[in-house]
Amino acid sequence: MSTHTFFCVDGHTCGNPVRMVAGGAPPLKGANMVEKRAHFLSEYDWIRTGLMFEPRGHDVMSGSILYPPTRDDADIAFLFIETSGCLPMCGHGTIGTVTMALERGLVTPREEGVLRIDTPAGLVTARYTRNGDYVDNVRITNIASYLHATGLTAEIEELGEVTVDVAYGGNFYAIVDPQDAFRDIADINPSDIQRWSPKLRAALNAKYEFIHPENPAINGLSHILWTGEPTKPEAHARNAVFYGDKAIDRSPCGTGTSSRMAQWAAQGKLQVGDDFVHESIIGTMFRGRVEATAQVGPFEGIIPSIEGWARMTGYNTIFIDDRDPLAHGFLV
Ligand code: PYC
Repeated sequence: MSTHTFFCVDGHTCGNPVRMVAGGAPPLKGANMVEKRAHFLSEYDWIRTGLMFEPRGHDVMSGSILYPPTRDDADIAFLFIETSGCLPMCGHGTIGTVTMALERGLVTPREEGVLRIDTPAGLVTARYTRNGDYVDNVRITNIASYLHATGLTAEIEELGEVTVDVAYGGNFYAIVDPQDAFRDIADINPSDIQRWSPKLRAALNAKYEFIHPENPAINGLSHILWTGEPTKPEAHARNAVFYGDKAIDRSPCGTGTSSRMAQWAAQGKLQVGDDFVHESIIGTMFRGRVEATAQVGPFEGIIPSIEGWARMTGYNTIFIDDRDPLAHGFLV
């Protein structure tokens, strides 16, 4: 019996929480972050559930663990921990972790202004601007993103038949554009999204397969992106991203924005060099840009970048006490 202590820095990126574990996590086995993620999931998933779920976390909690990089071209590695599992990539989590790790002096980039991050989805480059000790903005150049499938259908209670496109931007997203069953997120309630999304996700996963063409360890549809017209004059679109059991991203969602840009690029609505400003359900914004085209297996995709900001809210030393019947967290 013992008490495990985790030294965390808490913050948020455009409203969505980021709990960065800076100390207390175990060393992981593996030659790369894909293998280390697998080792973590097989032996240490209790750390994720303990830090993300109630009573130490909540339905929307999200975070990262800092590790030494496994590749020579990276400055640091991030393992993403979420209520939904260990995502291959998390955009808001990267922006928040970069901001807090730099502000607390937990990482020294080789080149000032650029941090290269080893993630399970691949190398992600973050360019940041500093204001004294603070980091103002972070633009991440994400992994190659692409439109995986169009016009997939699923039948769900209340809505009937729903048609979606599925795109990959670090996770697989079902994108629900306006249609008979659904018009705009402005017309529905968060509880509708929480009720419909798990059913839609289960129905799509039961009917179709979603496997990354170059990395089969990345598979399964995990996120549902409900679309809407923007309310901010500078935004091009609005979204509500559902993940895990109940979470709706408060930020515009980095991997969701990458997926949406990949969908729009495939539809001819975005070209290389174009900006795409995405608004969240709380009105915060990510500024996306199509940086380049990219081939992902048989798919023509894009390299997206996303700019956002994050703020630290405090230090949090968290205990997971083996005697606690709720040591590993719970879901209601
Ligand atoms: O920003 O990529 C993201 C993200 C994934 C899940 C929640 N946020």
